[in-house]
Amino acid sequence: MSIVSRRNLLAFPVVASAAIAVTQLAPRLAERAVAGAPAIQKPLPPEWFVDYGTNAEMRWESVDPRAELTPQPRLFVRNHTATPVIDPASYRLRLFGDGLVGSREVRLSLAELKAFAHTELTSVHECTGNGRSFFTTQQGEEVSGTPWTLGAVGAVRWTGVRLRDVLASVGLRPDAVSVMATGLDDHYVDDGVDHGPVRRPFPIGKALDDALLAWGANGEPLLPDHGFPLRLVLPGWAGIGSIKWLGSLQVSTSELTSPWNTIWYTIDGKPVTANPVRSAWELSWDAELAAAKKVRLAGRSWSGAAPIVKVDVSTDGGASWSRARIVAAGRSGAGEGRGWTRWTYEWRSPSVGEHVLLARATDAHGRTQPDVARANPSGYFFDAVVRHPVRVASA
Ligand SMILES: Nc1nc2c(c(=O)[nH]1)N[C@H]1C(S)=C(S)[C@@H](COP(=O)(O)O)O[C@H]1N2
Ligand SMILES: [Mo]
Repeated sequence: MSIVSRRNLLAFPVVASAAIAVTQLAPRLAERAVAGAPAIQKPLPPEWFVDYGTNAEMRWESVDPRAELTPQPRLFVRNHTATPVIDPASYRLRLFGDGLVGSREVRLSLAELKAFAHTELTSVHECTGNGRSFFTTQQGEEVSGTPWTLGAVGAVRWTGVRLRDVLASVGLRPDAVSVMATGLDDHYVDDGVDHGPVRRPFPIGKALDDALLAWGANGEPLLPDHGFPLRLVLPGWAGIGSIKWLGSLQVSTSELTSPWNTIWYTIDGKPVTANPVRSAWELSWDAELAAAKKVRLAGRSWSGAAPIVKVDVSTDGGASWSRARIVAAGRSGAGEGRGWTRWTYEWRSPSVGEHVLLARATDAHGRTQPDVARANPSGYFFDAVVRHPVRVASA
């Protein structure tokens, strides 16, 4: 591997006027309604996805109730620009910065990365804005961004190497505090403002804890849309931290910033980190269910911080509550990390007509889904209990 002791300057200008642009982005993308291509390469069958142009969300009714993990072909996509084509043979991950011993610069091929000890790690991979549309439909609040329902999420078992192992091998200074991950996709340009490549810094503590450099998902190579040939995974943290098509990691002894942690993906000015607690039913919106003595319902709950310890459900709009039966405790067999918690509920003799289903999960840190999510203009971290309408029809 080549080691150069020179610090490189960023190759793009820092733009100060980014704040104005962001609110206009998502509505415009949503209106464009391009059918996947060219921003997304994989097929987006309408029975699996809602297609927002550069983004696409998974339909919960299409989830295989027996499958713990979300296959890549069914995983949501969130692209700021478009999926790039990257040649794995010439690909190099560049590490640099004054947080590395001697301010060295290193370029690692995939083969060199794969020489480190491999790790398998499951995480619930989720967009910060998942559930955003409910700020409007359930709380009457105006928010900007892709109007996701609850499908900007999936459980994935990643294969890769620990970032801490790579940093230790390259030489990490003890006073390093911050790591900036930068993608190889096109610069993000909005309203004529070039914000540079998608990039977001994260604390060295996360890098030394469970951050993964992943080339595989669920035992297969990453699909182009999900970061081929290499992506960062910050388990349990807001999806924006898991930079796809990872081009470089800058390790610094001072706090790094980018618009993705100062302007976007912040709440009350603070960068978002661990995901909140959320739940979803494996049902379409306005699902029609056949009346029966026992109607078997299923759903999943997850938290970015801790295992789910209980899930309470209501089939009468929140008037009464029962405990759901947890069928899988959120581990995915082999490997480390944490998936989601699957649960079922037997709904006894529901009456024919309209009903509202609710699910409220609690994690081991004592975080429970609230009735109302905290308002914020970008509609991040909607964690309130979702009111899910269904109709029971006579069998
Ligand atoms: N390089 C790059 N990385 C990125 C993004 C992006 O647009 N470019 N989007 C981020 C966001 S906001 C999310 S939610 C996740 C989505 O990952 P996925 O498309 O593989 O599901 O990737 C993150 N990493
Ligand atoms: Mo996201």
